[in-house]
Amino acid sequence: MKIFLSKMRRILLSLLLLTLMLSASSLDPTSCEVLSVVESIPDNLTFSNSSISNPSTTSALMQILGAAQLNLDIAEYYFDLRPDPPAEDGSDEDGKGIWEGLLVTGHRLKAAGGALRIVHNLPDKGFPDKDSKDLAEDGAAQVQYLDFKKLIGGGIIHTKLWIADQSHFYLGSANMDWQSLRQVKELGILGLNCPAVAQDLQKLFEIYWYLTTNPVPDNFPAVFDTIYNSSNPIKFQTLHPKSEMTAFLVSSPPQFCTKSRTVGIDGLLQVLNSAEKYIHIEVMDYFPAIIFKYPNKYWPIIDDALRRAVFDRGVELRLLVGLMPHNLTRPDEFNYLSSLAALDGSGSHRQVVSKVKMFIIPSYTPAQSRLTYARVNHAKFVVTEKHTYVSTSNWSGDYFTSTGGISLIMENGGEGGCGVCGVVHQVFDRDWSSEHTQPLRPWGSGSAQETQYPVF
Ligand SMILES: *C1O[C@@H](CO)[C@@H](O)[C@H](O)[C@H]1NC(C)=O
Ligand SMILES: *[C@@H]1O[C@H](CO)[C@@H](O)[C@H](O)[C@H]1NC(C)=O
Ligand SMILES: *[C@@H]1O[C@H](CO)[C@@H](O)[C@H](O)[C@H]1NC(C)=O
Ligand SMILES: *[C@@H]1O[C@H](CO)[C@@H](O)[C@H](O)[C@H]1NC(C)=O
Ligand SMILES: *[C@@H]1O[C@H](CO)[C@@H](O)[C@H](O)[C@H]1NC(C)=O
Repeated sequence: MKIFLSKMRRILLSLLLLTLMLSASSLDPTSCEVLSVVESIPDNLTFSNSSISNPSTTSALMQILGAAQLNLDIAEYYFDLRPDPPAEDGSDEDGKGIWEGLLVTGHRLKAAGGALRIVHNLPDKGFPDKDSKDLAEDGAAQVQYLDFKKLIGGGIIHTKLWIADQSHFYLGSANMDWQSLRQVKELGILGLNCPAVAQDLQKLFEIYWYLTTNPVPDNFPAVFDTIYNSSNPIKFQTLHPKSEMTAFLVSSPPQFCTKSRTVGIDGLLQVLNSAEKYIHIEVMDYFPAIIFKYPNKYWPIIDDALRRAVFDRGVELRLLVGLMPHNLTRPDEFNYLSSLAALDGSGSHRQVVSKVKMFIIPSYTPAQSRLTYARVNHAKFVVTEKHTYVSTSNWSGDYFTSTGGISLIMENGGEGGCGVCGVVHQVFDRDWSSEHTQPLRPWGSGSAQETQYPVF
């Protein structure tokens, strides 16, 4: 452990130096030095026909830890970075390293007159808060909880967001879970010296923080509102890669949105409805229903948009869902997916393509095959010929009506536009054509199915 910590400190130190060099350039609120795709690729998973290699989620979070000088704000569903008992194969090393980094950074920020602030869901047995509580008890962090039952009658915060000094951020699919760093496939966006996006993200964090001690107001305080939305997107430049960007942030549930903020589902619908050539999607689960409330309710908002795109406009649809090894996802999901796939060759454009495939991550070691809620594609994004949408939400109605989530919607742009969008497109192509996809077929209920539906 000692050896490991000192290695981690060396990494932190070198990242700190890198960051000091970066922050030597002045912070223009319309600028963004680095905007990049970061991924968690589960241990031993390789892509035989791809040379894409994005930085890891762990390295992204480490860079933010190193970069933070006064403030680090984190919004998460739960914390589970240091499993007890530890991972059999040592793959909890990254999670432990991030926790250690949070401890060191939290104390450093406090000494500098700033703070590490953490918002997460009210904990329960399956979704604990031991890591954040230990940080708070050590004096390294301020931790507050969102009680969705009290706020809006039910739901959870499902956001995965880090922001430092209104400049650096991570937004994506990776939970604060050791498995999300090494055993689950995740995709997110890292911004460094990127106030253009981070300042607007900060407003969304402040709303969460406010709601930990206040009920949802009729009107939020004006400081939480934004000037950026789907009709007035943020325009900025990135240096790495060099590009001209147009982007905006959307938030769910609607109750958490200020006057000018575009609501999460509206942002997604804009992406789907404006596509004319193709819609390529990776999402873990797909249900045209509200599934965490009983009785379940039909909720065809996204499904309708996809069917219209395929049927009316001849848009090519490719949907890649993530299936867990023990297929804990409800087997009726297959019905909805096969119904979408059945559109293939239909509509006014008979040659249209509507294809659904499953991405299945093998276990390569006995220890991996014993993991329960891991070895799954948990990435959530959409690429069309016009937009790139990177999100934290699964696709059932719940995620848009009663779940806290944030998505970044970027216009692909022409030449010199949105370099990071091109990378997300490449990730989709890599995954869709990889040896880890399988044709859609029904799956069994799996052993834990009857007792619980985990939500990541
Ligand atoms: C999202 O991913 C995991 C899903 O969260 C699944 O186990 C879970 O059921 C799924 N949630 C859904 C559909 O809400
Ligand atoms: C799997 O990956 C781990 C961690 O990178 C490595 O130590 C191990 O040798 C790999 N095992 C196999 C079977 O490839
Ligand atoms: C978008 O933001 C602008 C302010 O920049 C505001 O005037 C407008 O009403 C907003 N649009 C929507 C749809 O909320
Ligand atoms: C990889 O590419 C080769 C050559 O194009 C092809 O024959 C093979 O089927 C591909 N493998 C996978 C898994 O896509
Ligand atoms: C689903 O789980 C069952 C039981 O564990 C297993 O037999 C089956 O192969 C799994 N299906 C898929 C598609 O992985």
